[in-house]
Amino acid sequence: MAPLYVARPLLPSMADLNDLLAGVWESKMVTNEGPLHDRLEHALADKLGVPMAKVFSSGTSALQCALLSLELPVGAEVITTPLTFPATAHAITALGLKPVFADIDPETLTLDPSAVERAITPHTAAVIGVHVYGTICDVERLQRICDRHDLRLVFDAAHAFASEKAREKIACMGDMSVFSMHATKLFNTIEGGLVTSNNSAWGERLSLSRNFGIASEESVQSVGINGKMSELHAAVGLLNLELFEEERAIRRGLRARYDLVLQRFPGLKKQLYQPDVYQSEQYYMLRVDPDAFGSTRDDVCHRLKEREIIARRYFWPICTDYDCYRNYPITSLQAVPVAEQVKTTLLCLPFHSGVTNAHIETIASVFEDLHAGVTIAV
Ligand code: T4K
Repeated sequence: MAPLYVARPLLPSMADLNDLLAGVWESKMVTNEGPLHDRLEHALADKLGVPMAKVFSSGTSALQCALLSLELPVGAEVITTPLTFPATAHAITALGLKPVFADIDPETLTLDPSAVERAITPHTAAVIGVHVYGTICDVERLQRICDRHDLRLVFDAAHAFASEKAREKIACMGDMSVFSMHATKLFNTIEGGLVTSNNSAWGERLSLSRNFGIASEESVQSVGINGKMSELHAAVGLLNLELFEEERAIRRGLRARYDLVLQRFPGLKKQLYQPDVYQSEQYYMLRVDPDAFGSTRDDVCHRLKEREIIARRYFWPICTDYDCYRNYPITSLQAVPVAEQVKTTLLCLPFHSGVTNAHIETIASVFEDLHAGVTIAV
């Protein structure tokens, strides 16, 4: 059996891609905000039901440009979660801002608003909530806190593409929402990122920040980076916009199958179900309680790997464990007890349309063996 990975890129047909790229090759305008790039921005704004959508070269450059656009004071503190991909924290640090890690809620695993409130100091300028695994943050409470303390609120929505909560579009929440459109995401442009906002006024600064701050041939108006998306990536995005809903529907069915097969094992806790959320179906995350299940998360991960099932321990290590942050003046490495407690239990199973019934049987048999206490044969 070929290895089964946690993610598999959704790709359009080569024929469709060739057709779309023919005009690009003809014109020789291959990047720097070309016609396909503009078409993709309009199509995304339309699809996500948001007035402003700006595309970027990656989710990371999108995060950096979002923060640059906010024009936060140098050295300002930005409160975020330790349970995320390194990109969230690094985007803050790379801009000379100070990441402050507040603890997570034990059920949603997203930023705990009470912990955020406790972490606020006179230097706090912004909060970045992460809709981790597609579980939506307590947006209302975070917004109230940010309003009360005059803080900017950004959501890292890398896992929450085309998601909704109580019929409100995720793309419209906070000051800005930032999406990754990496190959491993439900909707992808191979590499790519997206910033959306209900407030179109951010659009101009975002455009400047992704293009070196260049306002005209004669004026560089702000600090910026090269965060532009090429026409090739935009072409993949335009075609994938037609395909991703079908992929999402398949994953919804897969989630139900995993839930059914795994429910018989004590000590396995599935991702929190949020009844008012229209899920992105980005990840299938499971928590393994070693005492109740009889084996650790790492045992499960290793045993699956022996069967060519490549699950991932997202997001371990957590940000407060990173070697590169040891010498940074971050709040406290001991300040996130909930994140510390859950970090060794999290496992993401392969979650895409390439997962077959045979794969699910293999996965179930690994859980069965471990739960029954069978020792690993080496
Ligand atoms: N914020 C959050 C919360 C994020 O999760 C991310 C990214 C970002 C911000 C930053 O967005 P980007 O700048 O990346 O757009 C992967 C993705 O590369 C990363 O985008 C994603 N989060 C993260 C959770 O997962 P790795 O280091 O796990 O990638 P890798 O190469 O191990 O890929 C995972 C599996 O996917 C592989 O085992 C096989 C499969 N795969 C991967 C690639 C690249 C394929 O089948 N085809 C491929 O082309 O980070």
